[in-house]
Order: sequence, then structure tokens, then C-alpha cells
Amino acid sequence: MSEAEAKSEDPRVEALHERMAGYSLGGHWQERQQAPALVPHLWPWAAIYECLMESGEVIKLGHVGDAANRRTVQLVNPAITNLKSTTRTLQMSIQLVKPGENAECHRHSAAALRFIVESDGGSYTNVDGEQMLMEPGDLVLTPNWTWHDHHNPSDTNVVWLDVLDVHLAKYLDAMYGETYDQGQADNANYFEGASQTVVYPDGYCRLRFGVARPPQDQVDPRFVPYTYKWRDTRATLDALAEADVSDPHDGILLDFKNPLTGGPTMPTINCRAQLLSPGEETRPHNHTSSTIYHVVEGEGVTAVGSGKNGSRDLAWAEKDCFFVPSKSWHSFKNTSKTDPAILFSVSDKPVLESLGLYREERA
Ligand code: 1HN
Repeated sequence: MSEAEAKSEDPRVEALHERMAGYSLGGHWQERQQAPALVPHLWPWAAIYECLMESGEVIKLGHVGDAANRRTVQLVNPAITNLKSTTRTLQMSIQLVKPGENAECHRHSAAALRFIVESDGGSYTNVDGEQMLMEPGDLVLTPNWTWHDHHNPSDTNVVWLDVLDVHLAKYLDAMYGETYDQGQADNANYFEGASQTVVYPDGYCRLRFGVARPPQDQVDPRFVPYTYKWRDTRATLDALAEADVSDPHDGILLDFKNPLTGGPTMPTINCRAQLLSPGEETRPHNHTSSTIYHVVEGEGVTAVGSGKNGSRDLAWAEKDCFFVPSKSWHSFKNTSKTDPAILFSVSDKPVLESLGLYREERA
């Protein structure tokens, strides 16, 4: 119904509207405010990096209770700058930890992951006691309610992408958290400090939750701390490219599966890596999940087109980040004739699927 039709000349209808408003009631036929449609967008790495490095000069990394308890530059969808949010559900930010710095320990209901962009391999995140070393391309999971603190004992910067489902958790009024000292206050072995001690060495999770593992496990399989090494992911992409096992809409496509359930990476966030062969052009598709991409290597164009969200050709190069909204038709082109292009991406697909809201259309 159009606005003109909804507005009545009839004084009884106007009076009804007023009376209903007084009771906090509304009529189905009345106008309402629509949430703005999210727009496709590309954040060039040069702009992100320039601001991140500047933040390294002027923002001092604070304690865990401070606003600057992490030094991250956040990707903001231009349609919802007031929310400082990348998508309706997810936040992608880029974090810098300088040599000698530590980001203190906390945990929260929101699930988080890190995808490493720049590191000499000497930095690590401690997740529930495991020292997870960070090398470029590694994916480190910090599922809901796992303790995590970040450490850079090396002499070069470490830079990574943070992805959290904070906006979904906030929308559901389910965001909560605590700092390590609060969480340990009633623990007999109370450890007064801002960091966890390292209990498990790097790689423990891949053994502990590997294909040979204890038969009766007490852990909740949906929330296991885990690291996927880029050397393994890259080798799989290359092997499949060699075997030519390609998806018409996404090229060579890998899901980062939960190691125990075989389901999505985490209950609210799915991660993928995809390889587009030199010169490859994919067919368009659209789906109700929305996706944030990061270019691991190569260059190309993602054509995003849909009436409501506008139409854009997002031309990307190494390390750029870009967003494709829900229900937007999109296709990829690797513009190099000689080199593969590799994208890492995160989406809220598991949320849509688990609620029966996932739908895909393919051309
Ligand atoms: C958070 O806890 C981290 O632990 C990074 O490193 C980014 C963005 C929003 C909310 C919490 C971290 C975050 C965050």
C-alpha cells in the first residue's frame, strides 16, 4: 500500500491512530520506518593500513577494561555508519599489536575469529590456554566464551582481521562478557594477572580434535578452539585446482569445517577460501547470507548487481576487503591471465540455514 493510500482523509481513522498510539499499538496498514538496505562496498587495503599504522602512533593499547583494550580499525558499511557495523550480523576489524605489546585477556558471548595478514610467525593468541602461533593466512577460532589474549613478543608488527558476530548478539540482547580477573575471582587457583598462562603448545587443538581423538569427549563440539594453518589450506586449493574441481559460482571453494561436527566453522559464522584460476569468470548467483571478503592474493573484479542495493563493480587487489549484501547477484572475475586469485570470506550463512531462512538463486 502506498503512503497516499495509507493516509486517510477520514477523521475517524486519524482518531483511531491517535488512540492506538496512546496504547502503544499500531495498525498493519500504517507506515513504518524501514532499516536502510546495506550497500556493496570495497575498502582498499592502503586506506585501512594507513589508518591502522597511524592508530599505532596515537592510540595507546589500554587495559582490558578500557575502550582501547584492543587497537582495531573497523570496517563500516556506508548505509549504517551510525551503527559502525560491517554487516547486520558481523563486524570485521583490522587489529595491530606492536612489538612487545599484549592485548589483555577477556571472554564474551560473541564468537570471534582472526585471519592473519602480516606476521613473522612469532606472535600468538592464547585461547583457553593454548598458544596459537600466528602465521600469514592462518585462521584462529575463538568460539563463544573462550578466554583469549594476544601477545607480540617478536620485533615486527602483527596485523590480522578480526571477525565477530557482535551485531547479531547485540540485536538478540545476548551480548555479555567478563575480564580474566573477574572470571577467575572465585577460582581457588586465582591467578592475578591480565594474561593466561600457556598450558598447551601450538598445534595441540589439531591433534586433540583430529581424526584420531578420544572416543568419548565431554567438550561441546560446537565451540572448540581451533587453528587452520594456511600452508594446509593453500596446498588443498592447489591440489583441487590441479584436479580442476571447480564450482561454477565460486571457483575452487573450501569451507573451513568444524573439526568435530563437520558443520560450519562456528554456529554463527562460516569461513571459506576460494581460488579463481587465471582469467576465470564465474556465473552470477545470489543468496540470503551476506559476505565479507578479503583478498589473500591476486586481483580481479566482483560485479555486484541488484535493484535495491544498487549495482557496483568492485575492483580489488591484494589485501583489499569488500562486502556483498544479502540477495545481491554477484560474480567474480580474475583479471590476471597468469596468476590465481585467492579470497578468504566470512558469512552469516549458518544463521540463515539454521533458521530456515537460507535461499539461493543461480544463473
Ligand atoms: C574483541 O574482543 C577483539 O578480543 C577484537 O581481540 C575485536 C570487536 C568488537 C568486540 C570485541 C579481541 C572486537 C572485539
